[in-house]
Amino acid sequence: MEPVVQNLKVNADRLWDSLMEMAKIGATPKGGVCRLALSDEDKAARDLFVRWCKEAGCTVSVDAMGNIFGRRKGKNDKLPPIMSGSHIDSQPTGGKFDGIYGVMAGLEVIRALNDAGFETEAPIEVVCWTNEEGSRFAPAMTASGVFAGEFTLDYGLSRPDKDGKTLGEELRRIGYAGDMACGGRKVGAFFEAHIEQGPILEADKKTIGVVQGVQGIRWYELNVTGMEAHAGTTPMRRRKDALVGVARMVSEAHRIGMAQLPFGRSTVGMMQVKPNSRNTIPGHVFFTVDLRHPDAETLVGMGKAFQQSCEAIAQETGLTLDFKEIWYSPPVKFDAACVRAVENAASNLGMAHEPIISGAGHDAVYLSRVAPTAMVFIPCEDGISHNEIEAATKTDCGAGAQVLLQAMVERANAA
Ligand code: HGY
Ligand code: MN
Ligand code: MN
Repeated sequence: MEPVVQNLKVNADRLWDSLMEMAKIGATPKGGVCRLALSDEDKAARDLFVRWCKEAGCTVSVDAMGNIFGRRKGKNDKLPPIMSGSHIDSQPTGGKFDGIYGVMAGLEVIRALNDAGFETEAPIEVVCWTNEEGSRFAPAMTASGVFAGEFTLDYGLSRPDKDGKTLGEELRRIGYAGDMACGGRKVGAFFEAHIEQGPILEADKKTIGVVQGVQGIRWYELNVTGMEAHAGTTPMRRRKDALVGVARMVSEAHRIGMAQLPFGRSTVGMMQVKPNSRNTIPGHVFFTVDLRHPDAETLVGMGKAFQQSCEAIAQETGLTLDFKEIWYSPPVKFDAACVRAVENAASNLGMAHEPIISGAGHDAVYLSRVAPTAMVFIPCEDGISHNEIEAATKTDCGAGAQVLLQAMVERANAA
């Protein structure tokens, strides 16, 4: 007798154990992980994910961007797969839930279907996308971007890290340069489970965030050049101090973010000062800026205002400015039917839930270009993420995976 959908249950203990097992790979002192994209730690976590997919009876394939797909057959295996997944790579001082929770929740859906001997109409795939964070190789979400046709394969593979190693070289080095084409195949729907990474769900005492969409993101790289000179002999008025100019630009970036409360965001995350010597006036500074807003027009305005400020500061201080926008991810609205599937699942399961816009970028942003897409959020402690102390509870992790299971089976059987 066919088990019915309502009896399908995820196993929160098994999901938690898998998360804690993964957390040992690249573990950092304060309880987080450092698993930079295509590092040895990323490879080790990938190898474990592949092993678990095979143990769950999946066929495993790897594409040219190193995206890994674990596939569970459906009754009608010709139908496009209902996919779920996220990323395994982390920030340098990342947490043990960002990304990996979505990959493990997707795997738990498959494990739960196996437990119940439940065969879905359409096949189910769990996926790990390469280089979501954009920390080692910019931009973020590179491989899901190539899969969705936002970036060419050449662009994706040629992304350099700060030592000049390319994403393609590192894929080959760790043995994940797959021979399957990246993208160009139909996806029935994509669902991504993720921690919220912000404070809203916890503050509102909600278990599930029904994600409506993702805010827009613009990334900039600035090179500011002045004149190296002696710290002791160079009179203050004769200096072309690149770092003094950049200090004003950084406070401008902050002002522009603050001028757009409550949704605007601005962050200067990376900076390299040359020659970085305490008694030489800095002749060159490289730094990055990350601007965000849910409204596309407002985000354009923020970018323009920031560029004008930087040009004026460079002019006033006799510095040379090279200002580049290197990435734009437009605001995204998710597919109404998929969002409803998440909402229905949360309601039917009696879980406290609310609509939410994602402040963070996710692979779902690019998947939404090629497939009906939605996300399931769960709270994280104090809304902290991209920090080793990032934390979520076993109960919430299980709840998010249960909603994911119901929403995916609904779509897989609607097919
Ligand atoms: O930057 C982001 O929003 C994501 O964590 N990559
Ligand atoms: Mn993430
Ligand atoms: Mn992240």
